[in-house]
Amino acid sequence: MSKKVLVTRIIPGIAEDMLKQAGFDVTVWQGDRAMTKDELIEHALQANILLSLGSNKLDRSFFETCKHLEIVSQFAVGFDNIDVAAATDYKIPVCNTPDVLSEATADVAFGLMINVSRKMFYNHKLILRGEWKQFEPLKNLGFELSGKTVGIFGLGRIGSIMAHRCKGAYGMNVIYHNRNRNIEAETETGARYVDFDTLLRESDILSVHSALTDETKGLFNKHVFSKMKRTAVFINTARGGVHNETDLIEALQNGTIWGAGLDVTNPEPMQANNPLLEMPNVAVLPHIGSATIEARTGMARLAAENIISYFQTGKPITIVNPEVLHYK
Ligand code: 8YV
Repeated sequence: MSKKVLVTRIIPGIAEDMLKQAGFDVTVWQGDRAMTKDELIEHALQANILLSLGSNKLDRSFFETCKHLEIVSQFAVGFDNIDVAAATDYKIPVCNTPDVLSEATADVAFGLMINVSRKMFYNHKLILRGEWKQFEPLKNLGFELSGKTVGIFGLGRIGSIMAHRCKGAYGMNVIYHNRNRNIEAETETGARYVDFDTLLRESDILSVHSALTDETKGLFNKHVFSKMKRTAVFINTARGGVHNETDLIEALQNGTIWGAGLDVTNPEPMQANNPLLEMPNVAVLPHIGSATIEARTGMARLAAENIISYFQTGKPITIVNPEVLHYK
């Protein structure tokens, strides 16, 4: 009997094609929204394998009910929607899709940085409102990035590409803070490791590329913003949960920091009346970091490969809880 895979949203068809080719019985949920918890459980109970998205909340109670699942393969690099400890308790491998979306996501961070430094979204809105009347010698001036210091919070795959972009394009000075030093990325990008307070104090642009964990949840709050330069720009393309949005709004309103570029918000989706959307020095995008044909195709391919490789060799390609493989 073929193993049954439930794919929780329509994703690039390559995943379904590869899985079917490898002999799996694939059901793709056809809704144009995330499944509700009840829908997810109802369908997951009929499957052996789950190909999930970041919008599916796979908490302990989900795994208690669906402990029969043989593997969860997520179509995302982030997996903060999954209680990995619970999956591990039930010996369920959890996989993600790193690397394939790193270029695309770093581009969004880089684009937001340029956008905010020149108030591009704001200036665009002025045209839409019919407020472009004449050349303005002194209005809406931004600043230049050459020679500035970019601080990378989380110098992993995406952070390293952002560091490369900043150094290559503008000769920016790169500093970073991680839990552990990343010597390889230091060598490649010339990034200098600093403690968290130095990162806050020295960064002209501070770009977040860390995972959302207990340690990083709400980390960028009032207290942290107050340690940054008044001229600094805060960029977040990782997870909205890493910043406290009320504190960010306040920090921008009272000039504690100068600007912000967000591809992720807290909560998501952001409401259309959020004050951030009207601020000249702020640019917000609706979580499009991985939204390129190349990245989404790569994510679908890797999510399928993880399942196929697991059943063919006993090892997925990119697993986040490899310890479960020892139990098998
Ligand atoms: C996805 C992401 O769009 O991969 C991630 O962690 O944030 C995005 O690439 C989203 O999570 C889809 O599941």
